[in-house]
Amino acid sequence: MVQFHNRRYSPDDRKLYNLFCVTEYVIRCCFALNNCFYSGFFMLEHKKYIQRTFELARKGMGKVNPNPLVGAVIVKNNTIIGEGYHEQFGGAHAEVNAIKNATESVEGATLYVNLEPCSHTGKTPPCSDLIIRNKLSKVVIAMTDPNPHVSGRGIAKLRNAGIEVVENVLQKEAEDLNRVFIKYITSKTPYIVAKWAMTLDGKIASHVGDSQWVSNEKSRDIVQDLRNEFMGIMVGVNTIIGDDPKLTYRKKNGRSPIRIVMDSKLRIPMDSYVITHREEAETIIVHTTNAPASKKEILKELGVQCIETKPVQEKVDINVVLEKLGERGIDGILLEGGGTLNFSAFQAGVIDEVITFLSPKIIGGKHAKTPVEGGGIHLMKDAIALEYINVTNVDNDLMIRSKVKKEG
Ligand code: AOF
Ligand code: ZN
Repeated sequence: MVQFHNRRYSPDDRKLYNLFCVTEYVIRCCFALNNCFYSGFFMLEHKKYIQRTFELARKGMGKVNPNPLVGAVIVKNNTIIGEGYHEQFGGAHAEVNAIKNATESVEGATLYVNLEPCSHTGKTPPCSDLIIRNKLSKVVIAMTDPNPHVSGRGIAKLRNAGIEVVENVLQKEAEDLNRVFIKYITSKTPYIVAKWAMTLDGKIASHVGDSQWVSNEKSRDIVQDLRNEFMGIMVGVNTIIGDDPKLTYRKKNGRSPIRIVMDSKLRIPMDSYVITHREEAETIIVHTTNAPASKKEILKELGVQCIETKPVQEKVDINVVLEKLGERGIDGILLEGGGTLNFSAFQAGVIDEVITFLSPKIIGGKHAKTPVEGGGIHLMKDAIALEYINVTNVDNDLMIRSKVKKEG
C-alpha cells in the first residue's frame, strides 16, 4: 500500500498515476517542441521581411538626410501586399508609403519596419496613429527610434491599442544601417568616417606622391557610393594644394557631398577646383581667427562659405566646427584626410568609424605617405583602440570597416 496525502492507494492506482505523469510529460514536451518550431519559423520569417525593409530603406540613401533610412513591408497570408520607404527629407514616412501602396486592405496584416514607427508630429503626422487607424494586427520592428521625441512612445501607443509588437529583429544590422542617424539625433553633431586606401605596407602614396591608384576600380566605385551616402566630405588644405581634387559624386542618381576644407591659415589657392566649381557642390572653408584678413576678404567677395573658430594650438577647433556643421543639418562626414588632419581628428576623439581599403601591393619608401601622421602617440598603451565591424573582399582589395572604441 502507498500513501499519498493521507489517503491510501492500491498498487494499481500507483501504476495509473505513474502512467498519467509520463503522459503529461510527453504532452508538455510536444508542446514545447511545437512552440520552439513555430517561434523559430516565425523568427526566420521576421528576419526575411526585415531584411527586405533594409533593402528598401537603402533606396533613400543621399536623399533623406538627416532623417533615418527606413523601409516598410506589409504582409498578409504570407504574401507581401505593400512596400514603401522614406524617399526624401520632409516627405512621407516609410509606413505611410507602404500602406498607400498596398494592393488590398491592410486590416489584420503584419507591418515590418526597420525603425520604430513615430509617435510625434514632425513634418508629417504620427505613423503609429496611422497603423492603429488602419487596424493592422501586428508590427515587427528592428530597432527603437533613438529620437528623444519618439524613443519607445511609438511602441507603447501600438501596444495600448492592442497591436502585437515584436521588437529587436536584426537589431545590430538595423543600428549599423542607421548609425549616422543615431549619432546625429542624439548629439546634433555629425558621424565621422575616416576613409583611406593603403598598400599592404601601409602607404597611401609613393615617396614622390603618386597615388593613382592604390585601390582597384571596384573599391573606388564603393568610395563614390560613400560620397553619396554622407552629406559632407572633409579634407585638409594640404590635400587641396597637392591633388586639387574635385571631391564630387560622379555616378548617376546621386548627389555630391558638401566639401569641407580644414585650412587654419587660409593657404588654399584661389584657383582650386573646390573654389572655382561651386556650381557642382557646396564648399565650406574652415579657418581660424588668425588667418590673413586679405584672404578672408577675397573669399567673402567670391561668396565662398567660411566657418571661423578661435585657434587651438594654431589649428581650428574641430569640436566647434562639428557643432556648427551639425547646426547646418550635416549628419555625417566622410573624412578623406590626409595624414595630418586624420591624426588631429583622432586626437580630438571625433572619429567614429574607419574604412580602410587594403590593396595587395608593396611600394616601400621611408618618406612615402601614411594614412595617419601628425606627431603620433608615444606609448602603445595610448594607441587608439578600434574593433572590427566587418571585412569584405572587393575584387582582391580588402574593405575593412572598424569602429573606434569610445570610453563610457
Ligand atoms: C518613421 N518612419 O520613415 C521615418 C521616421 O520631420 P518628420 O515628420 O519627417 O519626422 C522625422 C523623424 O521621424 C525622425 O527624426 C525619426 O525619429 C522619425 N523618422 N520615422 O517611423 C520613417 N523617416
Ligand atoms: Zn513616422
